[in-house]
Amino acid sequence: MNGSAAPPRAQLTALPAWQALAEHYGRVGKLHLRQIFAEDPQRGERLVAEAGGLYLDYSKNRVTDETLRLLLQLAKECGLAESIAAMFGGQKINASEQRPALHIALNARQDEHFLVDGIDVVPEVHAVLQHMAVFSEDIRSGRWLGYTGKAIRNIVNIGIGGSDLGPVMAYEALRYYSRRDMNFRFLSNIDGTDFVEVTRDLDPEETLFIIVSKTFATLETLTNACTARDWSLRKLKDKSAIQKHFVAVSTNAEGVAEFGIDTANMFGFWDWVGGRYSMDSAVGLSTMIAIGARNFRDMLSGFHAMDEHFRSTPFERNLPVLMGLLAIWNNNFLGAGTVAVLPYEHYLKRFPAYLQQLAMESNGKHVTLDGDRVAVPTGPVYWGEPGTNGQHSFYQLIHQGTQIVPCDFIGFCQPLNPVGRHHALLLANLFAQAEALAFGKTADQVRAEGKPAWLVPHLVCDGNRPTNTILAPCLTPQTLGQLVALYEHSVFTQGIIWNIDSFDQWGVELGKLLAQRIIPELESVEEPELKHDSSTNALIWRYRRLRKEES
Ligand code: G6Q
Repeated sequence: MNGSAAPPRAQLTALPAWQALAEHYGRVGKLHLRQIFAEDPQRGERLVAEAGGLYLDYSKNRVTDETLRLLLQLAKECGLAESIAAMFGGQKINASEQRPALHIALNARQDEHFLVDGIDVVPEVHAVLQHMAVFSEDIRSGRWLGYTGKAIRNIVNIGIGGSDLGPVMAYEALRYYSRRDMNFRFLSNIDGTDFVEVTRDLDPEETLFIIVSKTFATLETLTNACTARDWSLRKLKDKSAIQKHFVAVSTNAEGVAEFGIDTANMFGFWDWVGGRYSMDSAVGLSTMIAIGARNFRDMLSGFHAMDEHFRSTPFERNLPVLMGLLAIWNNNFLGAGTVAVLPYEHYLKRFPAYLQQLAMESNGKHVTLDGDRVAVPTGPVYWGEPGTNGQHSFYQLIHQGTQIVPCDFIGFCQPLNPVGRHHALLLANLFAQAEALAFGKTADQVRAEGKPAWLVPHLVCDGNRPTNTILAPCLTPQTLGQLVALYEHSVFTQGIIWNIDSFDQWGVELGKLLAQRIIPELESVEEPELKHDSSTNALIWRYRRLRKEES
C-alpha cells in the first residue's frame, strides 16, 4: 500500500543493477584516479556532458565505463524515465501530500501545456508573471509611491525556508544585474535581532514589505510581518498606509486579506509548487524587482532549457541524471555522507545554503514511498562556501581527512567584474583544487622534492577524491536558472533511485508542535507545571529564572 498510484517497488538492494553495482564496487572500489586516467588518456574529454553552454566534467569521479553502464541500468530498473514522465505529466508524485510537483510548469513558454487535474495551468502562470512584471515596473520606475508620496527605495522580503532561501540566493547571485539605487533585504529569522538589523536604517515611508508565505500561517513569517506592520504604522500612523507598503505572495487569499493587505496586491502560486522549488514563481517577486522583468524571464528560460534537457536527453548525456547517479554511487557505494558545493564565483555565496534546503529537505528521508524503512543511506549533507575562501578553511579535511567529501566545483570563464589578474587566479585555483583532489601527491613525489623523511607522511595527499566541475561561460540570469534546475533534477533523480518522496517534509513538524507547547511555558506569569523530560524541564526552569532575575 502506498500513497501513489504506482505499484510497490522491489527493494532497492534487491534490484539486479544494485547487486551488480555492489559486486562491481568490490572490484573497482580501490582503483585510483591516477591509474584510471593513465589507462585512458582521453577520459577528461570523454566523461563530460554539456547542456546549453553548461559543461559538466565528471571524469574525476571514481567510476569506470562499467560503473556508468550499471548506474544507467539502475536508473532504468528504478523507472526514472517513467518518473520523469509522471512529473511532467502532472501526476501526484508527491504521494504523501497527494499533490503533483509541477514546478517545471513555472518555466513553461506560453504555447506549452501542463495539466493539473485536467486543467492547463500555464495561462495562470503567465497571468501571475504579467502581474509581477507590471508591479515590478511600477516600483522600479517610481510610479508606485508610498503612502506619503515618496518612491520605494527599500524592498524587504519577509519569508522563511523556501520563501526566503531562493529569493536571497537569487538576489545575491544576480546582484550584478540589480538596481543599485535600491536596497534589498531578507528577513526570515524569528530572532528579533534579524528584524532590528534589517530595518534599523530604513525609512518606513520608502519601504515595501513583500510577505512571502505559501500558507500565510508560518509562525516566523507572520510574527515578523506583524512586527513590520507595527514598525510602519508607528511612523505612517494611518492603517490604510498598509496597502502601499505591504504586498503578499501566497496561496491563502483569506489570510492575506485578514492581515490587511489588498488582495489585488497578492501574487498567487499553487499547492503544486513546493516551497524549495518556488524561486521561479511569484516567490521571486523581489528578484524581479531587483533585476527587472526581462532578466527574470531570461532566468526562467534557463530553468526551462534545463527542464527540457532533463526531459528529453538520453540519460548517458543528461546532466542532472549523471550528477544524480554519481551522487548515489558516492553516497551508497563509496560511503560519502556529505557533498561540498564550491562555487568559484563570489556572487554565488548563498548557493550552497540554497542547495542545502533543496537537497536535504527533499531527500533527508528514512521511509520509502511504500512505507518501508529505506535499506541504504539517503540524503547526503550538502554544504559549502565560495572559493577561494574555503581553501583557507576546511579544504584541509577534504584533501587529507579520513572521510571522502565529493565536491562540486562551479566556475565561469568570463568574470562579471574583470579586475587585473583576479579571474585567472580564481579559476587557476578551481582547476588546481580538482586536480589535487584527484591525483594527490605520493610519498615518492614528496621525497623527490628533498623533504626530510620524518616530514614525508605529513605531506602526502592520497588523492582519489571525487569531484565534478561545472563550467559555464558567464553568470547570467539564464545560467543561474540552468544551474538551479540542474540541481533540482539531480535531487529528483536521487529521490527516484531511493524511492522516497522528495517533495514532502514531515520531519519538520514535530519540533514546530513542541515549540507551540513550550511558548506559554516560557511566557506565563504563573509558574507552569512542566511535563517534559528532565532535561527540557530544567532548561525551561533555568530560562525562566534568568529572565526573572534580569527584569
Ligand atoms: C519548503 C518547505 C518550507 C517552507 C517554509 C515556509 O519546501 O515547505 O521551507 O517553504 O516553511 O512556508 P510558507 O511559505 O508557507 O510560509
